[in-house]
Amino acid sequence: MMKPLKNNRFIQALARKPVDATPIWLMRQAGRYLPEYRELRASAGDFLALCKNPKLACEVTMQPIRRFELDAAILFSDILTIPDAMGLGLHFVKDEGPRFHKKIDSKIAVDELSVPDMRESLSYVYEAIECIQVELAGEVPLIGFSGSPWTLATYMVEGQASKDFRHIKRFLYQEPEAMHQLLDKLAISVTEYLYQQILSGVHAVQIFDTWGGILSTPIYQEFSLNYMSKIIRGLHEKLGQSCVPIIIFTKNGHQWLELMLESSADCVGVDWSISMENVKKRVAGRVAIQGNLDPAILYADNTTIEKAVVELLDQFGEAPGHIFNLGHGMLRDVDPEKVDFLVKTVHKHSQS
Ligand code: 1CP
Repeated sequence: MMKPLKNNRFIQALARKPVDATPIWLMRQAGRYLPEYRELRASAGDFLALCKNPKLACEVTMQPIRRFELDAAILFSDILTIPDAMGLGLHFVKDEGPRFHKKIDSKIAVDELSVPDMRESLSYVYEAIECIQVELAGEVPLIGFSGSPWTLATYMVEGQASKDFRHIKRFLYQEPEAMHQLLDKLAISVTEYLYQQILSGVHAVQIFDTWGGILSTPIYQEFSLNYMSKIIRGLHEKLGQSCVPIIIFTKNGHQWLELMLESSADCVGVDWSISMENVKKRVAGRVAIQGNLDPAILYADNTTIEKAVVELLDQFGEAPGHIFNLGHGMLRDVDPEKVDFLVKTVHKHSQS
């Protein structure tokens, strides 16, 4: 049984119910822009050591919550823990990002890929969730997350971050059946992973589809959205009424807003390449909306930040169902003072 939350704005807004002020959390609210994060990461050795140690992951999750008046915490982990659990050998190369020892570059590799027992192989994540719940003591809700099958597949096929995604696109167009087989395995894994996170106590989940926006419309539908919908259906089937709200976020995906609404997600995240006014009109109150400030605005002075916040809040208007966020992750060299100002400004200008 979940304890009642002291600050319930985020959950209320997800249900499109009235709130006393617009809730705000920030993608990558924990991380390198915080000196206490850099210190802890240095003492732990590296980023993966932080993720895999439940106590440290818990501590990193709490860092932004202690500093700022955020309305939700997000589990500190990474989307790439799933391919790691599948045996691909995740490691991080300094200043270059994630790498895998093994790539999924053929139908045979897909055939050989096993769907691990998500409960066992990612138990460190659920332990972190339990630890975070104790630390949070019901102050604010906790968000769990996963990558979308498509976004996970990009890293597994490319073997690392990519700019042109040529390997995965070649694979998709040359071996569409094998691509579907890979995405199916990932959808099964993600469903089970999010299910376990929910059982461990997260109050909402977000599916990060960072790379869905590189696709054409029919390919996005068939290879990305389709699998996010499958995950949502799976969670609804497994959990029924006790399923938590589900947020989907396709970076650069606003052209498909209407299609996303068919996924049964409770909330759609948008980046800053579309105006909130346009999103609001098209969504027309059917789901909650999360977003969509350009993360780079945190490099500006406070007057500029305040003006952008007021503009965004005005564009959304009085109706319920807005969760304030950046349109993508926090940049690594933002001044934490600016984040404090942003959070306070959102609350100040949205208080009812
Ligand atoms: O300390 C470090 O140097 C590691 C930097 C870092 C951090 C802080 C990585 C490596 N991951 C994270 C944390 C993280 N990643 C969170 C924590 C929760 C939060 O505070 O929001 C989350 C939700 C993620 C999810 C994630 N990882 C995504 C989806 C969201 C997004 O930002 O698009 C993706 C694509 C990743 C892969 C990844 N992990 C790390 C890096 C540098 C990358 C991106 C690689 C690339 O450029 O493609």
